[in-house]
Amino acid sequence: MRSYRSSLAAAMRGLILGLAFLLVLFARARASEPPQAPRNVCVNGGFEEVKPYLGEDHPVGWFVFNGMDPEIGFAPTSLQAHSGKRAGRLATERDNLIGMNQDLPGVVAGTARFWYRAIHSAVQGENLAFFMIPMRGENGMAGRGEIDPWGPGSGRIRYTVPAEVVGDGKWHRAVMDFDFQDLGAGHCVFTPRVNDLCPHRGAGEMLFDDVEILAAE
Ligand SMILES: [Ca+2]
Repeated sequence: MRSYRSSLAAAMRGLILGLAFLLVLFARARASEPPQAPRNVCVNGGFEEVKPYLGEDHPVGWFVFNGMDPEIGFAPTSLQAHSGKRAGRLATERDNLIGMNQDLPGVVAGTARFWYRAIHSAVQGENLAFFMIPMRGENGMAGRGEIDPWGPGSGRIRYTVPAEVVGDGKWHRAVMDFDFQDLGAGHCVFTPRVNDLCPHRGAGEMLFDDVEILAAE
């Protein structure tokens, strides 16, 4: 009986040691896995997918606007692309605010990366900008409102096109880090705009393509 018990105990010890060994191997395998790439949450960031709207090709996933005017008045995509066949486009010959919003449900921190080409600006690029706007609530633009505790646009992260690249005919890379957790944001909106919150307004046109929004987990 005693020898049966001792052999059983030895078998159990062997089993436990074997399991521990497997656990160590598993932990090492997990530790050596490369870190996961950040999740790109931008929809149609290459502007390749379009749908017809008021006689123009409008990019799927983006809400194009012209101030309060229901008439858009410009083509929001261009065939002069950074990659693929199409790029996003904003263009005005006046000083009206125009833009293109992409809602980012549940996203409050991360990095936006994109390419742009500044075609022209009546005010040396001051009116050509890209914003990440902190928003209340978790979903959508619908009536929840921008978080701007210190005045209009004060919570936003902004990238303004530098004067020296306006009209240079080249594509340029831009990166914007954002973290709206301290503002209590529930989501945010990425939006290229002409004539929004700038010292001087006027005519302007720019293209943009290959937008990536890398959401922090
Ligand atoms: Ca494209």
